[in-house]
Amino acid sequence: MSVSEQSTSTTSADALSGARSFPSGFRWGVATAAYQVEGAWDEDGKGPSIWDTYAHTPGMIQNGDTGDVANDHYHRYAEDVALMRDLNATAYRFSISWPRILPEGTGAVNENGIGFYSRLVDELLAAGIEPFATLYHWDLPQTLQDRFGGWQSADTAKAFADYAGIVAARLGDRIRHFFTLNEFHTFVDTGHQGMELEMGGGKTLRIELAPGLRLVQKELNQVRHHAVLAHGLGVQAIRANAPADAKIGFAENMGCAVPAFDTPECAAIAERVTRELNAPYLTVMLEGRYTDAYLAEAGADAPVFSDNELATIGSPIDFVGINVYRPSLYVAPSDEERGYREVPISASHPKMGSSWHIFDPVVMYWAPRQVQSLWAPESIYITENGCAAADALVDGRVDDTDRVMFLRACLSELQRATDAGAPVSGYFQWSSQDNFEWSAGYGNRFGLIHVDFETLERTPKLSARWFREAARANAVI
Ligand code: PNW
Repeated sequence: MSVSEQSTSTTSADALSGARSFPSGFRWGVATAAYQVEGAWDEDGKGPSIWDTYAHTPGMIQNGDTGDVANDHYHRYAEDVALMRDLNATAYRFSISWPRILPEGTGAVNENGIGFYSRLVDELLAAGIEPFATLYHWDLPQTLQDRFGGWQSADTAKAFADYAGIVAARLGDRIRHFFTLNEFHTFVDTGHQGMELEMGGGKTLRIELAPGLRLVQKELNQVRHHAVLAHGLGVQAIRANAPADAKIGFAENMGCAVPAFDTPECAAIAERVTRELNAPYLTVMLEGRYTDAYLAEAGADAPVFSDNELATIGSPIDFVGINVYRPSLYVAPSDEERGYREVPISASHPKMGSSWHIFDPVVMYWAPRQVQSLWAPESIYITENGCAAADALVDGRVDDTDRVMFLRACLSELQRATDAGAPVSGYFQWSSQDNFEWSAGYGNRFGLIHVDFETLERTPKLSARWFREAARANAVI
């Protein structure tokens, strides 16, 4: 055969046939959070949050960075919505800053705060992008920390419900999807005790976040309980104040035990381990009870709770949102008494750009499959997935080949999960733009769009182009 007789294209047959497609109507979204992008930390009547306090405390954030200006999204939201439209994004998951709406945490509403989110929502709808609002992405009003120890008190859960009801009443005419709280596990455990993550080769990494407390286990378990109680009370408040067709859920960084092998035996073990890993958060919110093993292990440190509170925590929701970044651990069958062992992550296991990011795309298959199998929700959203990379802007371009690899690998696994019947309704990439990455400051870039934090100029990366084409095709490309 001569060269000219060969196929002129090497595009894979799968890509051409649509074999790697997502279900029709699948949402392609990007995500951010208020403190990480808005800036304007004390403008237009906003009250301080625990993140303002924490970031203003010397030594807490790398390089002394703060979210005071961040991406200046508060003023540049129209430009940012236009950039999202260029990504072919059909949904935007943003968070609402509680102290922008209620500067004191409770009481008087700051109309300027409502006004900002109202303008943002209108801009999104005009661009054909559906707003998905998170009500709590870690920026607790400082007044609530001062008044009653923040999440150490059930009063904060009640205050959250009042705030959620106000937002639902004021913006629920145009926001049809609400997330109550973001990443219970992360903000509770890292903020109130510090969290140790397995990093391979027997090493662990300690992470701390605002408010930077070091509570003992009994106190921590009570904070965990107040956080899920806030979710339950929030669900009820949103239902009572938003139009009846509003959809409500949460966004949790679920721990995922990944089966070392895809055999029925190993998959069943992993599912059991995942249910227990998430006992204080996902599991109690979806089952309305703490697992026996969680209560037995906690013993005298178990949280104090009532049956009524459990019923509230288990209030019916419309979708389960999961943030999926890394496997928590691997499990394999063994002849130990419990029938399995935890497989330690190897020292040379691949990692992505941020300190904690163990790389294994297969978690994007198992996480939704386990949620489907354990709790059979009507709908699942991947509310976050993405990676940091050592991006460099050279001649006006950022060629983030590692992020493209990461996204392609993760979405391939997600597509495999939807093919297998997992009811995943959409995917939100973290993040549309580089932004304030908590304790790592501006040093960890997670965006599809590069931000120069001196000039605030935005430049789409190679991965932005990838996302745009994948969203257009509704398929892995
Ligand atoms: C999430 N981990 O945090 C948060 O929801 C975002 O605000 C954040 O910017 C993003 O992921 C990237 O970090 C995480 O240790 C923090 O596995 C820690 C972990 C995962 C997510």
